[in-house]
Amino acid sequence: MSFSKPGFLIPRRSVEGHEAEWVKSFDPPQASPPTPELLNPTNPVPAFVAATVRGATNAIPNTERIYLMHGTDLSMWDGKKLEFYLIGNPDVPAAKNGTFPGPTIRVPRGVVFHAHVEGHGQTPHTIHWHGIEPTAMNDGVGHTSMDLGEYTYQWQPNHIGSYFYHCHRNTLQHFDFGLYGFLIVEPPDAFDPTDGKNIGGYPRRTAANLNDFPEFPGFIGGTLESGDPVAMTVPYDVEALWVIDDIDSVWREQASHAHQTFAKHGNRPGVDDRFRENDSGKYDFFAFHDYNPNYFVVTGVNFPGRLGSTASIKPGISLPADLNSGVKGMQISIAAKVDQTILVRILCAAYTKIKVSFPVDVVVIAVDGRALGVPPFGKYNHPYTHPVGTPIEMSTAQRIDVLIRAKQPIDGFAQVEYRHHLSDAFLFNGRIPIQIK
Ligand SMILES: [Cu+2]
Repeated sequence: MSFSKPGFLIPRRSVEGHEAEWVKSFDPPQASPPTPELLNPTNPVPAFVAATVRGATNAIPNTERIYLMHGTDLSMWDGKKLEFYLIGNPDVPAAKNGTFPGPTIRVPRGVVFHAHVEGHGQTPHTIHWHGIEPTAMNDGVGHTSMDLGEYTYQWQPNHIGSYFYHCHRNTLQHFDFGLYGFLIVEPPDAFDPTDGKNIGGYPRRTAANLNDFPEFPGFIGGTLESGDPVAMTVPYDVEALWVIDDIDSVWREQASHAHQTFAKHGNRPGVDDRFRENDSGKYDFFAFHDYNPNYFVVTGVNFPGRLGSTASIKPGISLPADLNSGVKGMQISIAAKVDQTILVRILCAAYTKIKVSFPVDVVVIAVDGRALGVPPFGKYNHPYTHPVGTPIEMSTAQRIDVLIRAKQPIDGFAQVEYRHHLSDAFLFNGRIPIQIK
């Protein structure tokens, strides 16, 4: 097909003066449509957070409140300040002004989940619940659903596992600028205080099929159809969250004004759009086609090193309960004991390629929020041992859950190798302490 051969020229009307109908909106709407088929929310976690986190409230019953915020500078490891978009929760003091990443949302399988979401700042946003399967209206994919405004997202999680939520409007930029948080679907009884469970701590359970891995005690098989809330789950004593990310500081410096990332449409959209001086001459056009990260982070913690180097985060770093749905003790650097079951949830939030290797054999139990070998997928896959020192390759948005149970003490590191997505050039080695005593 050619635009230059008259026979193939598709006549199009000018959009001058009507850009808003055709291009991404620049300014946030003040309101958004009501949620279709609104049900009563049944998620018990916001009330648990209000009861256990100091100063926390639950302003809308059984409902998460989320603010999508624009334009906060955070200091990197070397003191450089970069612009971030942050996710806030006005019900939780520690999350009120936004955090990077956003607060981790834990939700039991099967509840009716509501998030009342407000966009704050100059740019419109959405939330996409990555890996969850909501209705189209609640899927939060920019340009196919509404931009916020404010909106109550509604969905029901059906698979226990690791997910994340992120802004899906001008995604390349907004996701890179930090508008994401981790999302964990837990067994239906995870926040049910009966049976003497420590619902604000560990052990907890996650989905797995460990019929062939007797080294992990406490695995319960059975069938999901039985209604047993812990069928096909295993308990874990220690939980670590690794959200692997990379940051191109040039993007932050050049792209702080949203207008400059859009072409101004000419008389023939797609043919004579103007890619220069599209914002009254104040900013030049900046397109997200060139990505060269120079900062590297895990779960918001900077790896303190320059491009081309190897650097470690400190031991003993964990996430406060305030940012983990009231659950105390989730780790980033791993500190555990011999013969404890350790669950590491890994999300690749980087745009470059990453390779994660461990100083110990790990068992991969779930990929992208689906537990390997657990119905209805049992026929098609199964958990497997990933040998010590060999890299697990991951790309953007992937989640991998691994279990570790060490028989001997370990004082080492997991390594995250970043390689350029186009050239495969080595970028950085980030190291995360793993200390098992
Ligand atoms: Cu956004």
